[in-house]
Amino acid sequence: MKELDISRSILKSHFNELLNNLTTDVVIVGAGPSGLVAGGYLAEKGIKVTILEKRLSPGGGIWGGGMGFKYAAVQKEAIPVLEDFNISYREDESGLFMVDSIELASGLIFGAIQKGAHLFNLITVEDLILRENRVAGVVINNTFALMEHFPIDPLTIEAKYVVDATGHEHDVVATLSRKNDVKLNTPTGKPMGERSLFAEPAEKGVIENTKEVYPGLFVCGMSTAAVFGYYRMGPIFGGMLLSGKKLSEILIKRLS
Ligand code: 48H
Repeated sequence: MKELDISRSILKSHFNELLNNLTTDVVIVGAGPSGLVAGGYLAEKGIKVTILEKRLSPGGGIWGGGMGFKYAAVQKEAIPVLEDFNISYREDESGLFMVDSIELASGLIFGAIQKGAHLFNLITVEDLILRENRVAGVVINNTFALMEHFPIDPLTIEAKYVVDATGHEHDVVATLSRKNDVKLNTPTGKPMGERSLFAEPAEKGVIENTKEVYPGLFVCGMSTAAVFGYYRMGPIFGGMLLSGKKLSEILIKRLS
């Protein structure tokens, strides 16, 4: 066993996969529940999917359940998604279904990769490529470089479609709107801001508003609430799972 071989093999494997993803069908920004579900279902259909996560650990807001207590609630309608990703659940007397958030996070990460999605961590999307009034890709940088504010120029990935699955931050849509004179597909033409907690309409709103917000750019998961001015819902995750699934169905149609 040679140390040099270990290093060479890691670098070769990483850069082969990254080079292969410089042009892709769909870039999903953010590996929380909605992005991972969307990525898994798209990849399963043979669509080339690249998921970019700025943190070391994908999984977004799943890990902490509610207030750090490790169970997440899921409603009945989202059970098929749990089953597609082989995640176990238990019915509670409240009628909700309870999922171990650690199993949910790790199951969605493992499932998305096993279904064929390419998931890269420690990559932050800091900007977009715009061509003829359409989003045509993303501008990426090393998360550590950005944390330290090093003046390092970014690289780019070209994609047929980009998805903002960045959660509360709605980072991609916010950047698009801040840096460009564009009108989004929202009632005000701008991101409208998330509202206070009201679980039931929030869950419905997230699914309803999973859509194209600007040509080539879609939103799913919690970022739809922030972009379309909907309520937050707390630690119930069915809406996130179903939003990711809906997004995959829309893009499967577009790409076929
Ligand atoms: C790369 C980025 C960037 C960037 C952010 O927050 P998430 O878990 O997102 P969702 O929408 O799939 O799920 C939301 C859910 O976790 C939640 O917060 C709920 C249900 N809240 C309800 C409530 O009331 O509070 O994951 C988003 C991911 C994270 O891992 C970020 O690190 C990542 O996106 N991310 N990755 N480039 N610019 N911005």
